[in-house]
Amino acid sequence: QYQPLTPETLGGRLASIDAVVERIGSDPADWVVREVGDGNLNLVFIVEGPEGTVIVKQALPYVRLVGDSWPLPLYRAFFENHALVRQAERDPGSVPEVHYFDETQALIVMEFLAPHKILRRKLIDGEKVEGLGGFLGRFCARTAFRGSELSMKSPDKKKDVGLFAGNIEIPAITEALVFTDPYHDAEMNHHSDGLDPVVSSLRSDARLKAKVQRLMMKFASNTETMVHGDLHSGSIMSTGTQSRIIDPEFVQYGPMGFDIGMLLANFLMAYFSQPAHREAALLDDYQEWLLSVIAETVNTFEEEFDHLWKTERTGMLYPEALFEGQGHQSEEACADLLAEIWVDALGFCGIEMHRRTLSLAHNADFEDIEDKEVKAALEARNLQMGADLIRNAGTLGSVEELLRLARQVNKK
Ligand code: SR1
Ligand code: MG
Repeated sequence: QYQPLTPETLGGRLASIDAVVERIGSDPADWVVREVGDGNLNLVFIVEGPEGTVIVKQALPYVRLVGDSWPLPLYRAFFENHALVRQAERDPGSVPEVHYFDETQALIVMEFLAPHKILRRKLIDGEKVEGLGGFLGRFCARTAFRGSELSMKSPDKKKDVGLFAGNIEIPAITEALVFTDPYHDAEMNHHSDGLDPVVSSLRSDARLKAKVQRLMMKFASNTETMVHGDLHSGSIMSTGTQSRIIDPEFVQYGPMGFDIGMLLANFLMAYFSQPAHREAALLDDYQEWLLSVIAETVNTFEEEFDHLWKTERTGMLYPEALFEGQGHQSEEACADLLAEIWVDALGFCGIEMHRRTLSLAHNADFEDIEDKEVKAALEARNLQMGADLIRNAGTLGSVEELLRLARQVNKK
């Protein structure tokens, strides 16, 4: 029977698991256990033994951020485990290794990443990470391509879509908190004083809301690839030179532009919140570095996707046999698909920027700003940029145009 762990019970409960004792040592009396979960949903323990350290992540049967008034199925750990396995296959080395999974206890024992820090925290602290955009662009391209019928056999893909369709309540959170709540006066919403005029201009824009609904339709019903589903800067851990993606419990089959759009949003939110975190002398340099990560992510995504298109098209889509002697046509088809992904990504990006300032789950980039007036002013830029992206996704043809818009909004 499921029992949530505590630092006191964890030793006794995990002492008989070979995958744990062979990594950290066999006597729980020698283990040091700390609960370090600061996310919205789960328990997370660092378990340090004489021979090593592991992470133990356990789902709670409710939303931790809200409490037991909002029940949430434990089965999300099952999907997270399956997601980690697929991501490790599709982009080796990009995610922590899973040592052990217990479905009944909704518990995953995995690799302890050290000296990695949550990327959101590093960005707030003004730290740079070498190779970050390249890593993220490759991860998004490889998982998007290799989780689709461009690469997978159709029966395998269908089976997998069927499996992940069992993850019902988790996408429902995104459908409500991300795609719906920011655009009306929903119960769990909250926003900074002073934002009312911007918020009511967003909510009175029916065309914008219709665009958001169209993107929610894609999110809910377009199963073109397996997406991480919650790829924000709190789902990335980095050192100065190396990064990993964590926490894919929001996994589902969805549109190819979703993960990359979420990522762009989180770098843009880091960018717009920087004036509150950096002294003037360092501000420009750091903000420009954030924009360079966006550019590198997008450029690498497109290069890698194009490379996989040319070298790994083993699924039923765009087979070589159809394009014999017409290689350039197939390359145009890839460029067309990338253009579609880009437009979707910009829309998803704008929506994520809105929900982190208006809906239930905000982010530390803005929440850590003590001066409420400064916070609201920077959040207003973030809302403005989000709205520009949703309204004009189809006309921003390149990442350079996106960055130009960000610089403009940042000056307002
Ligand atoms: C109730 S869960 C709130 C948010 O936390 C997760 O990390 C997702 O981003 C979700 O939207
Ligand atoms: Mg998470």
